[in-house]
Amino acid sequence: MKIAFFDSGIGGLTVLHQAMKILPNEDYLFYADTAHVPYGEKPKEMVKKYVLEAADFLAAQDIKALVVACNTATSIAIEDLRKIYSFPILGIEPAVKPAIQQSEKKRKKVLVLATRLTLKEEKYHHLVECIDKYDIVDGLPLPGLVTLAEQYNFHEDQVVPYLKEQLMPFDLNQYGTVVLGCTHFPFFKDSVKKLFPDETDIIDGSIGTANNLKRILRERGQIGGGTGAITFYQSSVEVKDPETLGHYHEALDRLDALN
Ligand code: DGN
Repeated sequence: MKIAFFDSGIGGLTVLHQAMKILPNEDYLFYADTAHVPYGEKPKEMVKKYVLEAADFLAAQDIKALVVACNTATSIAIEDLRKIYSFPILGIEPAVKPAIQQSEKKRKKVLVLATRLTLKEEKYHHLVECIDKYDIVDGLPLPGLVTLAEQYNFHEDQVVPYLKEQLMPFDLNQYGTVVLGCTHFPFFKDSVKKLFPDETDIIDGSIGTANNLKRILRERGQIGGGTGAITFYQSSVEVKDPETLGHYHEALDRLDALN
């Protein structure tokens, strides 16, 4: 049985990459909903419909767990998914809690970079309201990074000017921690890091999700049995053309180099 990873596009690879490090003996199915990417700027009900359709397809593939490797889809649909399916369903959320703990110690603020939809959602506001006692969390949507990632464009000379423009209104020295709250963003960690002071931590939730996946599989006695193979799907069509497969593997290699 495979573990399915789902995202609107290639962002989910950043979570899959973390999982493969600690669960090498699994078979993986990676599903990118490329027919509907990006999710972050679309109406909530539309995104929910796309996520439910994809999950329906994945549920028919003999999977032992589903990882919703997309902050936007998690915030909109995870509760509905858990009501429908009996296999474990894991999501990913902006890592606001560890960010606040780190930044409070440094007497600095937190900047959450995510999609517009994630930052607008009740789930995110609830998360922040419960733990942000001193009102130190700011948020910024960066849809341009999703577009660049979907074009496999990680070139600093195009990424950095976009980031600089978006970050212009902010005093970057005030942030102790930057949260990459969209799974597409860790591909650009090096460029983000360059723009903030050296001591600013750049974190994301992928390690937490991977650790949870391992714990749940262990509890269920379902760890292992695979070879580390990945089958790729784009909106329910298996990817077989060498060029696209090459892009996915290059993106995974990029993450190897970044971590
Ligand atoms: N990768 C997704 C996330 O983590 O929110 C969203 C990207 C998108 O579709 N805009």
